[in-house]
Amino acid sequence: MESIPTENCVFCQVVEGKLPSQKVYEDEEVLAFRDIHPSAPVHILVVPKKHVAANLGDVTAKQAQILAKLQLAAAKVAQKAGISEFSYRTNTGKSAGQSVWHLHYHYHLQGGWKGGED
Ligand code: DGP
Repeated sequence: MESIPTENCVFCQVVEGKLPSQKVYEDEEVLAFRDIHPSAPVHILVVPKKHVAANLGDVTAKQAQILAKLQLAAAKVAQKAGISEFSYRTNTGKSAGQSVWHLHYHYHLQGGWKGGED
């Protein structure tokens, strides 16, 4: 996978609180916050707090556990938002449209909306 420098990473700055964000979920290793350019009624980015990899293609076997943690956190995000169905995607690489080089999933929460989002 292409090697992308990690300095000035916007998601690291969000995690560190240097950039403002609308957080929807946080635990020791994962942060979920609203995408600044939503392309769905609810568009949430789920990222590892630590800059472990630029994208899925850079995740090593040793780091793979973070992928499960992202998935489990995403289920909690959906529950918290009162949504029973959601879809997700990840842009991996320039030709897939990736613009932020910090591993992340886009969760598009559109189905089963019950309101009560906070
Ligand atoms: P991509 O790398 O293409 O998977 O998309 C990155 C997404 O990150 C894009 O939808 C816009 C979003 N984004 C970029 N900068 C910021 C930011 O500073 N704050 C928030 N909340 N989202 C951002």
